Amino acid sequence: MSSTLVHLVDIPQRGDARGQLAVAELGGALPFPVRRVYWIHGTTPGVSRGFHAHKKLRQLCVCVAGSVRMSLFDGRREESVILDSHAKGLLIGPGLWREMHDFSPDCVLMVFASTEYDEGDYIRDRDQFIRHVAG
Ligand code: T46
Repeated sequence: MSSTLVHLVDIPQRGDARGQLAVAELGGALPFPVRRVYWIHGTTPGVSRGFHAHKKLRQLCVCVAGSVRMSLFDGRREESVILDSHAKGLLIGPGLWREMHDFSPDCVLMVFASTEYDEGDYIRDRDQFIRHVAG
């Protein structure tokens, strides 16, 4: 069954006998110019994160170590995907409520973002988000 919320892209692998090298490049795995990179690691066991949406931000999330379950909600439907590969990226556009659950202790989630950090772009209240996407 095709999914409309979970959009996975392949991250090209350029490893050789010396080891692994993965590439996220504009026009390749990255469909937008990157203005910011952050990574989430050392997550406290049992803790979930996220619980917000963005108005404009686009992001590519790559779990470069360990695993995490990403849950996406568009105001009507919810879909989950487990990220556990440095060779797959999850594209998250605006207008999607996201939650991160089940972090493995070694999880490192790298996020490539289309804009600088702007708290004004966040919707952190779920009811407000539902009203926002309803129009
Ligand atoms: C997202 C998911 C996947 C900054 O100062 N600069 C930054 O670039 C970021 C991302 C965060 N912060 C500050 C804001 C908070 O005081 O760091 C603190 C933790 O941020 P937040 O609670 O928003 O973190 P998460 O893990 O809930 O969400 C993050 C991103 O914020 C968000 O855009 O989509 O990861």
